[in-house]
Parts: sequence; C-alpha cells; structure tokens
Amino acid sequence: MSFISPTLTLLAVAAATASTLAPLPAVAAGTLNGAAPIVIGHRGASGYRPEHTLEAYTLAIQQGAHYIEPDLVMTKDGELLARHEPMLARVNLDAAGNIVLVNGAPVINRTDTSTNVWQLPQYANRLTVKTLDGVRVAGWWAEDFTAAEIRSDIRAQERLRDLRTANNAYNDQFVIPTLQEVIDLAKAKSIELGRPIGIYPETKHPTFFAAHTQANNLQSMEDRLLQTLHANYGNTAGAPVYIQSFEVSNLQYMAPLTDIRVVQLLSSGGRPYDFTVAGDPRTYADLATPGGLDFINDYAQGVGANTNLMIPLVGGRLGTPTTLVSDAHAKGLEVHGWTFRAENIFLPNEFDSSANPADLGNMTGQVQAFLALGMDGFFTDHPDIGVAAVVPEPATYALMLLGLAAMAGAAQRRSRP
Ligand SMILES: [Ca+2]
Ligand SMILES: [Ca+2]
Repeated sequence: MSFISPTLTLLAVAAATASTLAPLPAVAAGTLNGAAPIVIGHRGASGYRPEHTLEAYTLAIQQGAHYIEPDLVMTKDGELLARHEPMLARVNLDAAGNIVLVNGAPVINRTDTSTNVWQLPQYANRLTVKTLDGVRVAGWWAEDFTAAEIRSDIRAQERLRDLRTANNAYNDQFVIPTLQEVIDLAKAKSIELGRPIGIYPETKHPTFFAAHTQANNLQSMEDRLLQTLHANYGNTAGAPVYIQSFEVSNLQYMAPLTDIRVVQLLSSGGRPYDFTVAGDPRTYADLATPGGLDFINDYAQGVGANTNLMIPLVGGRLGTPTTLVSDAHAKGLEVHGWTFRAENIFLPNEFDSSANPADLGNMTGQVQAFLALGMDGFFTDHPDIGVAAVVPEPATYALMLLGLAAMAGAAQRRSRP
C-alpha cells in the first residue's frame, strides 16, 4: 500500500504534464477585452489549399478559425470577388517594362499567379500592362473580365506553386468565389457548427478600383461592400465582421456610414498609397506611434499590424518587442497581427525545424511570443496550428485535468497487484 494518496498522485501527474504544455498565464487577460484571441483564416487555410476559394475557407473553418478573410477585387461589371490581387495571373516584365517572352510566350510570375487564365487561349489577348499603385504590372486583370466569364472559365491555382507544391494537386478545380458566396458559406457553417464564423473582408487597392468604378459608372467598391454587408448582417457593431484596408481615406469614408468594425492595416514599411497620391508624407511607421493611433482611433476599432511592428526581426530572429500593442490598447484599439505561416522560410529562424524552406517549423512558438504581448487576434495560413497555439480557456483546462485524473486512476488500478 503506497503512502502517496491518489489525489497527490493526480496532482503530481497534472503538474508534470502542465509543465510540458505552453505557458498559461495572463495571455488571454492581455487582450483588449479579456477575451481569447481570435484566429483569422488568412485567405482561408491557404497553407493547405489554393487561397481565396470556398474550399480553402471551408478547411479554415473546419480547423477552428473564428474568422475567414476574403480579399476583394472588382470585375468589369462591378462584382466583388475574392482574390489577393486584381491580377488573376501576372507575367514578368524586363527592366525596360516590357513583357518577357520565352519562345514567344510570356513568363508567369511564380508568386503572384493564382488562376489558370494564363493557360486559356481565348483570353490570350487580354494580357495587359497597367500601373498599379505607381508600379508597372503585367497580367490578366479582374476588372477586364465580367463576373460570368471568370466564374465559368477561370479556376484557381496555388499561388506559391514552388513552395506549397502539394497544393498544386488542387489546381484548375475551384471557382473564384463572390463575396456573397463567402458570406453564405460563413453563415451556413455558423449554423452547422453552432458557433459564429465571421468574415474579415479587405478592400484591395481602393485608389486603383476607384478609378475603375468612376470610369465605368459603377457603384464604388466601398458602397458595394457596405450594401452587401448591411444586407447580410444588418448595420450593427455586433456583426461578426471586420472591414480592413491598407489605405486610409476609404476607411474614413466608410466609418461614418456603418457600425460594422473597421481595421486599419499597418505595413512594416512605406505609406498608404492614398497618402502618396494626396502628398501626405506620413508613413505606416508614423501611424503606429501613439499620435498615429490617436488619428486611427477617429475612424477605426483596431489595427492590423505586420508582425515586425510588434516584434522586429534582428538577424532573422525575434528582437525586442515594441510598445505597439500596449499603445493601441491604451487607445481602445484592438491589434490583429499578420501573417503567421508555418513554413521555415516565413518563420523567425529560432523557430525553424530544418534548412528546408518548405518544411513546417514551430509556428506555435512564434504565435505565443506575440500572444504574450496581448495581441487580440492573428491572421494565419495554418489555422489548425494557430488554434492550437491559443492558450486553452479555463473550461478547457478543467476538462483536461479531469482527463488526467481518469488517466491517473487507470494507471493506479493497473499498478495494483
Ligand atoms: Ca488580405
Ligand atoms: Ca526562417
């Protein structure tokens, strides 16, 4: 008969197990409203499926993402479609700005081509060079196609075709969804799973698309977005929706027209393109200062910050955290970080698992370094890893301890003669 009581044994097992788990304290308490951080499926579960497809969004939801993120571009007829860039496929330019031809054929850009349009002979003559936010870019452009053409003829391809090679197996199968289809998916899954699935739409290149809608007498991207969101969710701050943009003036335009939450994206370098056009010298770095956050607080409820603005990289590794999260919280602004990707090529080097850039490393460690600052949510290409990296809520821990008690009891019974 052992002197060690079953209760003590249980506690010892629980303590030993807990010490091997992620550190618990104060992470959730560090968020602005004390809630658990939200996991945003960045372009869907884009680590596993071609981005911005219903299949990628569905997988993100299955993996536990709280929000799914459609980037929005516009078609010739003013429809909002989910794509990362207006270019459905992009081709390379030479130094003089001319399309590179090899054996008479243009050469696709291997990180900015997300559909098969470049392989469709009927659209070969729509390859066009344009100026996008001040940069010459060649490709097939969403605004040069009707929504019907894109949906009937064009299919998604893996954008990172040389890194996420397994995802190429899904090429040429999935349609390019409309915003309404993304909303319909989120709503259907919310009912099916009994938990709210939000959407986090981004207006892509607002200045660029304002020129398109004005030239073609179309409803603006912003009016179309708000009309769609209000029709589906109502005009309410309680809608499971955040609207995001890298530009400022289109958020300032929308904010007084809606109660839906607005998030100002902050990049690690440069300035909002509408500031460039307007001659406003402020940079994203300026907007990330306390004074800049005061300015943002006039129209937004949060900031979507590049990870480098929270913890800069030093020699490829995480350096000393900035005060951005606490500064934003002091203004009442949420902070959502981007982008957490599990492949070694994207991870700070201390979290790499090997020298292979495509291997998955320790994204959990990276995420937890940012959660420790009180980050309120984050965009990730790997929602399954992101969800697991968020510290379990107390209720989950109670269940885990009950499970451990059962295991300890079973072990004791087995050890009896
Ligand atoms: Ca985005
Ligand atoms: Ca790395």
